[in-house]
Amino acid sequence: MPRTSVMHEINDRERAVLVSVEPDEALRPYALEELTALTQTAGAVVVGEFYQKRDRPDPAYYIGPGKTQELFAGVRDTQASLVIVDSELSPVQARNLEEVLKCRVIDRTQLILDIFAQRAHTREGKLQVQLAQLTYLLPRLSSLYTKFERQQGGIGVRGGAGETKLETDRRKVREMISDLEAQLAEVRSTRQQQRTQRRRLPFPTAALVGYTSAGKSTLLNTLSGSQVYADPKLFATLDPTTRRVVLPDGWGILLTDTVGFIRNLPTHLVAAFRATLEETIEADFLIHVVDASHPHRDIQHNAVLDVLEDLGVADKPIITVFNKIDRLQDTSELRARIASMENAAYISARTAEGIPQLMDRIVQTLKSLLVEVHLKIPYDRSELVARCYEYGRVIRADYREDGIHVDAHITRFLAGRVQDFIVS
Ligand SMILES: Nc1nc2c(ncn2[C@@H]2O[C@H](COP(=O)(O)OP(=O)(O)O)[C@@H](O)[C@H]2O)c(=O)[nH]1
Ligand SMILES: [Mg+2]
Repeated sequence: MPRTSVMHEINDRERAVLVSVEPDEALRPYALEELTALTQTAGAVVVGEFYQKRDRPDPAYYIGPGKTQELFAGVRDTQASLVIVDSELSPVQARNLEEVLKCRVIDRTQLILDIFAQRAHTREGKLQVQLAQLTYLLPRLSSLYTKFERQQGGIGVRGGAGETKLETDRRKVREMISDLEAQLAEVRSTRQQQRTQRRRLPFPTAALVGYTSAGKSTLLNTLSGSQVYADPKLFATLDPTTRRVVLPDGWGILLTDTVGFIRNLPTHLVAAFRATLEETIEADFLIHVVDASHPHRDIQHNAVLDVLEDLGVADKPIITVFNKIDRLQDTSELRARIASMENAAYISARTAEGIPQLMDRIVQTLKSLLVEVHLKIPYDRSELVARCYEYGRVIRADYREDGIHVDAHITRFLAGRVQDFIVS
């Protein structure tokens, strides 16, 4: 059966050409910026871009049929092995384009699914993504067959063995879909239980949320510098998108990047998308990055808040960060707005303007989340003292005859682990 269990379609460092047909001139740069950010998130390298201003995509080729040879030359010259189209392709468009371009063509939905597949970690998340992948595949099975048979020489395209096989495979995919749905229902009924077990790190952790291309990954790099966490054992268990950020007061947090919200997310991907936000459920607080230069800034800001509400994480502390201020002519309106907000900052992740103020916000937010404890730890449990140093803020450690007396600020999670030794 073709491509039913594909979780990853995009190879690491694969060379991709991006294609966008955009009727609204004003949104054109944002469309490709977003598609670029998504492509990079999937692990591919953008080697070319192809725009066409058109009211609506061509039904047969997506771009104008006269333009396909130009695009073919672009793909050939850049030695790309992949073309990514910035909207959902019909099976016919996908097949025709692959034929002309002589390379793999995937659409925005497949790209998003590929990213989700890479980022879903829990069983529920993985099932959710597989379900979305199969649902996407089902109506496209027939065109895969037509393509296959054409490659075979086009004999017996209609009827015959191919058709029967197609029916069998459609049935198989439908069976897989209902099987996945049953598994999902089962996983959901035990989710609450899993959630409490999921958290692995006693560290203070924060998650970056916000629209794709708002600048989350850039900010993660700016904040973490080249910091690699010192404990290799622990580091190995961390997701590659999680980094250690050292704060100006000398303490640290773990910061996790998320896939980010996506403009015009196809509705059938919403459930799979939510599965990639699992990190936000674990985090102690959130950093919400907003592209302050985007014409749809406020719509995006509110859309993210709505989803956070649905995820049940809106009650966590949120630092709202307005990014890309280097692109703004005038920041006075933005500054006035931020002054009226509870916990917000404005920065340029690119030029690092505003980063010190953001760091201060992080320190303040973190302080509000830590609890002060006085511990008396027996000598045979002295590894807990090390935990306090590693994952909390030790004010004083006193090695007395009756045990190790520790005054520290630690996360509630760590406090739970050492609760037998809390004196006050
Ligand atoms: N001008 C400007 N561009 C930025 C800034 N931060 C990020 N970018 C650019 O915006 C695009 C998307 O950034 P990225 O960090 O990948 O966004 P993410 O999708 O939220 O992770 C990239 O081209 C970045 O270089 C900024 O502060 N100023
Ligand atoms: Mg990113």
